[in-house]
Amino acid sequence: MPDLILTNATLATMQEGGAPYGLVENGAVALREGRIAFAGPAAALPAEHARLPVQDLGGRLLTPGLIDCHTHIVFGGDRAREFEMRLEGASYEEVARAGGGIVSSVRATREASEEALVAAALPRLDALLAEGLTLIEVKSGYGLDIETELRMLRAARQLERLRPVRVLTSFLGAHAVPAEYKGRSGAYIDEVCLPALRAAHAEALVDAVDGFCEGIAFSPEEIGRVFDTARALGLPVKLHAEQLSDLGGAALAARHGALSADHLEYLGEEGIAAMAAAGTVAVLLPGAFYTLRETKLPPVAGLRAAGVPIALATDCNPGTSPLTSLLLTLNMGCTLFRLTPEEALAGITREAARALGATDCGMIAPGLRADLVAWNVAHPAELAYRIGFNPAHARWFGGLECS
Ligand code: DI6
Ligand code: FE
Repeated sequence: MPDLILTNATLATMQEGGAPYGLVENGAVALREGRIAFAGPAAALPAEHARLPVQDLGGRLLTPGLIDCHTHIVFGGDRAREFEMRLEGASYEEVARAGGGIVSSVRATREASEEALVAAALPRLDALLAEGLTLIEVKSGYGLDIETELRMLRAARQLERLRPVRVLTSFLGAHAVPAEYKGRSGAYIDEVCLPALRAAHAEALVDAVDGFCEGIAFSPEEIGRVFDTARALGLPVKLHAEQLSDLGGAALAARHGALSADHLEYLGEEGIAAMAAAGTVAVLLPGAFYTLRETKLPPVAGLRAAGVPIALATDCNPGTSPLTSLLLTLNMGCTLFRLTPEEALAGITREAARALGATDCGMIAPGLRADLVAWNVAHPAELAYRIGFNPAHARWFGGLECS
């Protein structure tokens, strides 16, 4: 990829400790060998970069590439009928207990080939890419048998061969109890989930291990066993916790040194303290909150006060968040959860990187990957403020400009 200088830009570096958004007016960024070699005021550009070709950004805003740190973007079928049922008055839990919900996506995913899963995921991924995505986390969890869990993860890995994007996978075998194990969740963990995890790890398909700790899914004890296996394999863990009730999932995750605990509407003081002590990131998912018409807000003020880092993600999934827009997620994070636009933007850049354990991206800073987005806006708050509008102008992935 060509080395180059981006000039005449306002940089939202998202570096902490300085100006809001790490803002630099009249900024320049030097891109060398796919990395950021310099980022700062154009006037301070070191002479060693002065002979590189220059691309004038016309005063546009430049941010880090966007990161979606929680998605279920690979799945078969859709759940529009369930959407109708919910509009007729059924709750998410009622739909799940009636054999709908996650289990119906499992049926469709088991029937889909790897190619079909990839083909279904690509338009969703493309929507995210058009808004400046450069790194996405993708979970399994709609297979719930060994073969289909592996197939989902292979499909997720395919995505980064087909598009200029980085994919980090999470094994989510403990997402739901499949029909054939109804009432025998412990046996499912032993006979399917843990063997599938070992097989997927042996095929290098797993970057992290996730679970769903909830009354309609798995108990803290069952999740603990999945986490013990993950840690034995050297894999980081994360957890869907406190989405519908408080089972102490976030504290359990924190005890296992989790990268993140996600959802958290029902998180209490103890969970917050445990996350703060462990450095576990709170991943908030306003798309699911919105779709479920949840009224209990995640404890944003408590998280802030305790210094827990907050990330935002789409939770793109067929049931509770059929959302493929990080910009709308940004807006929802502010409007529904009362995050500041600066917190929200950090949530889909710097803190999303932290939630994935990705130390080479998420900010505009020397040494990091040259994953960048130029926007047709003057100030970063505009990204969160507008609804249903995509001002992305250009995207660089590892120093390469991609449409
Ligand atoms: N929580 C969610 O919101 C999604 N998974 C989870 O553990 C929902 C998944 C689905 O309904 O298909
Ligand atoms: Fe999720």
